[in-house]
Amino acid sequence: MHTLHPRIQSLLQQQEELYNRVNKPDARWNNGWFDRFVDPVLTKQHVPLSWRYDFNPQTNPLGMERLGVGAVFNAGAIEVDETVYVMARVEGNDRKSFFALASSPTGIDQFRFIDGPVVLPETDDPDINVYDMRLVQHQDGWIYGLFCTERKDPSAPAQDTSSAVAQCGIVRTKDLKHWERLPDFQSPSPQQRNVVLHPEFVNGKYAFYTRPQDGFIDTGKGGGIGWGLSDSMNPARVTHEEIIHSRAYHTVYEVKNGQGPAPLKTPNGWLHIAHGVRNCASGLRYVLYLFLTDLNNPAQLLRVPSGFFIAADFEERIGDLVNVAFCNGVIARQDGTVLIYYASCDTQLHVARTSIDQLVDFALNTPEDPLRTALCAQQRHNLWLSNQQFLSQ
Ligand code: M1P
Repeated sequence: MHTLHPRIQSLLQQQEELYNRVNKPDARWNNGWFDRFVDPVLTKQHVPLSWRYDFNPQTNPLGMERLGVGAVFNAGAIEVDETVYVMARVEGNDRKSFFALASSPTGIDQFRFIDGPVVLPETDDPDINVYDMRLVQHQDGWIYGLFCTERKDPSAPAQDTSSAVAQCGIVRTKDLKHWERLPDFQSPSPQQRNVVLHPEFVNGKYAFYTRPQDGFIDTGKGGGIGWGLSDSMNPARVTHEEIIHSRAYHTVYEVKNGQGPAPLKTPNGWLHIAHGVRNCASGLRYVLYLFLTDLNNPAQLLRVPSGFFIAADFEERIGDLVNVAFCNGVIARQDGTVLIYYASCDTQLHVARTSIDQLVDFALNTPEDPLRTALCAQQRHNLWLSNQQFLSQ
């Protein structure tokens, strides 16, 4: 029987305290849209030591970390038997991301990773990097995981060691343990990230939100949140994409946007959480915004409330990069509570607690962006004017 190195023993103890920490709403935040919480729900400190350290004193006499982890973020989410599961993107010090499943009884705290990291089956064209899995319980009975698979661009000149091609990889499972790899998603677009499966059949077909782009980073002439139908998941093939929500000048989704998790079904329509990106002096700024689409035709846009719903704030603003909020996981619970899993700055994972009522109220009653400063000022002026009767009481 080996004994653990004292450093590792003490780290294990600290980690146990982290796992049992109670998370509380952040009192600094109070706009009525959602609760923010004091602690992130998953960080690199949550990653089991047995995934990072060699516990064998023969091969690690100094008790040093071997395979470090830099970040835990962008997680898909699903609720099974009242337990919340998140499929997190874990990024090693080697820059490669991999997926890892964590669960929590509350959805707010006490997240622990389950078993070892997920080792996904590959296709004939191995993934160089994978990230941002969206978990969807589909009407057909399978749980699907759609994620970005990235490979070096074969057409890039020899001196270019960075250009990549992003496409959508697909796995499915019934138990969150055994993952079957399906062929990668096929579409007319040279680059696809943020591909999301709609949870229900539409006209008897599988329906996808897409994000066609010309380049890996640059949207080019592409961009916007697209929509397409496929007869099958094996293979999933969309031959026609229509854009259901475009990027637009001087909005929070000016440079690019992308569907977050699969939309939530509400009495007023499909409620979408998406990310919007604009450029500024410190680089790309990612925020989360909402929109509603028609219940019978999820590709039909109903309403886009103006501005963002969640942006990185307080300590969330700085991480591996700055000013990034990204979401690919949400859970709507039986009692109407909604847990939005958003990551800050590609570094750590947080939860925002809200409800279907709050989200729908925001989507229906927040004015739309009139796209011109004078009209925006008028919108606010009208609000001020109509409030005078209450102020004078
Ligand atoms: O770094 C911010 C995000 O950038 C990408 O999102 P998009 O494809 O919309 O630009 C993704 O790589 C995402 O993982 C990352 O959080």
